[in-house]
Amino acid sequence: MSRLLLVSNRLPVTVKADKDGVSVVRSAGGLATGLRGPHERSGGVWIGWPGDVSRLTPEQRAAVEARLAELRCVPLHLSASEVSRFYEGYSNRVLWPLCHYLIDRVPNQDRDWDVYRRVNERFADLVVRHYQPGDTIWVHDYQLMLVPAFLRARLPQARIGFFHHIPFPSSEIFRTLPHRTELVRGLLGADLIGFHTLTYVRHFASTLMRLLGLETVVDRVSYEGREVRLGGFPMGIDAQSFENLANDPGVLEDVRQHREKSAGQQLVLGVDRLDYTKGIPRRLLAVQRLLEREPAWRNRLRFVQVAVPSRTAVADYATYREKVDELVGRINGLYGSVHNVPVHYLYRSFNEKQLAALYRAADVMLVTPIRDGMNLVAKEFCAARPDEDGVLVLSEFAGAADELADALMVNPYDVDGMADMLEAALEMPEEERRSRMRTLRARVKEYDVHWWVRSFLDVLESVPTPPPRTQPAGAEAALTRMREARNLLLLIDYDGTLVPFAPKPELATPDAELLDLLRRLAIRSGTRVHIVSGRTRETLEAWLGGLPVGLHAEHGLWSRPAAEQPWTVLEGVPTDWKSLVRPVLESFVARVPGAFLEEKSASLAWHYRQVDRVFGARQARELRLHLGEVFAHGPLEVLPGDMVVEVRARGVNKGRVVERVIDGMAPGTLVVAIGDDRTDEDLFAALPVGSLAIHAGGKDTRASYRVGGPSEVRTLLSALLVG
Ligand code: ADQ
Repeated sequence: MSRLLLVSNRLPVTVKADKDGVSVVRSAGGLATGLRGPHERSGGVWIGWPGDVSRLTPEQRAAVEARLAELRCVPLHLSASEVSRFYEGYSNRVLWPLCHYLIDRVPNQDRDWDVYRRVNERFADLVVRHYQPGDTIWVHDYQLMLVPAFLRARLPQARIGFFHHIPFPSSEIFRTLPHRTELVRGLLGADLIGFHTLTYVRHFASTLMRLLGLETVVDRVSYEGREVRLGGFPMGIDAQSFENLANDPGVLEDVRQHREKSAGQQLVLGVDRLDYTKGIPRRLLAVQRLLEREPAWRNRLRFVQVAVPSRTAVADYATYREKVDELVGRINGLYGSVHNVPVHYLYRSFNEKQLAALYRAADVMLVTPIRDGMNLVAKEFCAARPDEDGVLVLSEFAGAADELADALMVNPYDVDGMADMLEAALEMPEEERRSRMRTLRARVKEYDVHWWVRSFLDVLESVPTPPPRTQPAGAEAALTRMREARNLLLLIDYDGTLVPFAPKPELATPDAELLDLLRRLAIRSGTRVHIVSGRTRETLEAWLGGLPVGLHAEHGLWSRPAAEQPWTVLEGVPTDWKSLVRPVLESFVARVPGAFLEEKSASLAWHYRQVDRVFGARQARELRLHLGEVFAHGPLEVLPGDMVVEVRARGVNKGRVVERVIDGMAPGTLVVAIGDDRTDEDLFAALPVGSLAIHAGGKDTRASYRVGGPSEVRTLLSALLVG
């Protein structure tokens, strides 16, 4: 096992200070329990915020640091302003409601983004300081979505995993975030991105497609020359320890007392953090609805709602608390009597033993969040029922619903429906209760938190580490070699390499700066320049014909080796297939709004740059399949390009240009090819040994050098002209 570096917003400890000194105790939460074993066994560290220690004396702080070091925890201290802007601000006021589909709660302006970004960078800095080659890094949750990319930039070889603990919403929701692209690129720094359910994986994959045009194939997506995996890993709990607690004699005594207090009544339970995603008001309304509809239940039902205070510094939580208080008061006012109140509301934290006793004593457990990444309370309830009794009522919008099919499912937005289901739960025959609980328990016990940790780390550790890039910086190293060469032969692609893509091909005209750059390069001593493009010779002639450079059109079908020379065509290229292919492409133009057909002398191209991304990609796939089937054995090739599907005669490709231009080349000439898409790979493949291939962009490539895109290509070429 490699050393594990765990990174989460909070360290899995609680620091307490009183007059007797300070204590640092391990938290009991699911994540802390599940990761404790691997953390200790691997000899790694856990990096995170230990909570506010600003009020401690220097001696107390030193004691805390020493104790944290013993626990292999590395603290990252946050200032009061960082807590308020990174944690409460961007994380909890923006990302939290947004990922739970509550866009109305997101502030009109996100003023805290910069601090979120900065704190993520600080986390990454600290990880880099502790990283040793061979380590596995595992980053947790929505507070740290940018950390994987910051790490990837600094540690290209590292193995990095990320787990998203809350829902990943539909791309339609995620796209409303102003900083959506940065966040998604932040996650893509990881090798493996894990979610609780396959639904969240699907939402993330469609977000990648919509925002970045990246296609996920099965569970993988290619990004910046690496493969990023996506996976569903439903988190479990420490089921054994909950079961042990539920059998503890002290706990059993508490269970007996709870039952005694509910004698003649059924005990209904709710346990949550007091968070507006947990659906407490609607749950209370469902209880009220049942009491209103069925007076017979009024004295026979005791609803205990435990709510642990949470995020009390965020204003929305205070308002929510008031709403819950008010509802509880109203229901008790309406349906209570001198002897009995229906709702017992406890606004405080309970320890695990107290929780286990409540779980085991309950007849019905209501877990009805309006949206929840997973929800571990539902699983804790099942684990705490070795007596195989009790009914779980579960929201279909909790991630846990995907696994716990034997619960009674409810739509938490349907208050009447929930009241019906609560009644069904209260009246369920014992045999059915037991049969459902047995199935639920089997699932919760088998897929526990240890299974979750193992399955995530197994996949992460099976990901091959990225091959070392020849030159991660690219441009500098390429420039050095080019400057050292006595003679240079430059073969440069046009679209996507010298100019950025335009919405329509005819709009990508060369600007004055580019024309000047190419002219100066062409007259640089010992330098020859050729433009190798997929465009027609008419276009190249019109745009670049006046320059003293070689022009090669339609992927090398046509060539004009130097200014003033005639265009010549590659011999023996058939064109009689076009009348068969044209109608197929025309039918795809007709049915795909925004697509259009481009005709060149030896090829036909179907462009979909202006088409809705998801629809366009799907249609392009269908077109390729169709063409492949119909024309499989003909003299044709189908080439997927950047938002274009091109059909052309076999054997015509940019590589054919190389043989023409190197003829008669002066000894000691360095051939340099620069390009950005699949068609340029043919050019790279045909270069003589010792040449220099530069990929402009983030795709998979055989080139050994890489630069960012057209503006970096221009910077590189301009640098050749100075010094
Ligand atoms: P949470 O929103 O905190 O977690 P949940 O998974 O239900 O939601 O609970 C976490 C823990 O808090 C449980 O272990 C539970 O026992 C404890 N807890 C809840 N109410 C309590 C109370 N009143 N007193 C004491 N303890 C209480 C986020 C996501 C979830 C996801 C987890 C893990 O929102 O969807 O399941 O992370 O990934």
